[in-house]
Amino acid sequence: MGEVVEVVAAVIERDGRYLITRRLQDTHLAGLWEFPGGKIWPGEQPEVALKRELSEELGVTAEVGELLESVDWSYPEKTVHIRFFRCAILGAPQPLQGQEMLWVEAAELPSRRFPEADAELIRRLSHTR
Ligand code: DGT
Repeated sequence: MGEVVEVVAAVIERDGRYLITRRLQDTHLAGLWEFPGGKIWPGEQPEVALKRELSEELGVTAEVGELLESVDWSYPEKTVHIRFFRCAILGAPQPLQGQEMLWVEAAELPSRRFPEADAELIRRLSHTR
């Protein structure tokens, strides 16, 4: 089974749209859309990690809200434990790492390609309204 990678990701909703970003080339699952976030550093609290990632990737200050979903997913090369938190952000996000960024309506989420680990969350969000 190998290492378990602890990951946090942010569900950011504004005016009925969700903020998604696209994974960069030369990364695991390159080209797929995702909820912004990343790996938790050793010893770091999940909420702190998520605020750090959103600052690094999007240049925003975030307020971390409720835990929406916690998923374990195994790939051939690793297992990830992903926690998705609802987040509110201050200011206008900027894709600081050259990643594509989009605000999409809930109904449009299922037509974007996301990692399989996100499938259940996508299903829930797209049926919310
Ligand atoms: P690397 O290249 O090994 O440093 O990996 P990174 O930095 O590209 O991966 P990172 O830090 O984004 O870790 C997130 C992991 O969780 C990655 O294996 C992809 C997976 N994942 C699945 N769904 C999501 C999602 O919605 N958001 C994020 N951020 N990661 C997701």
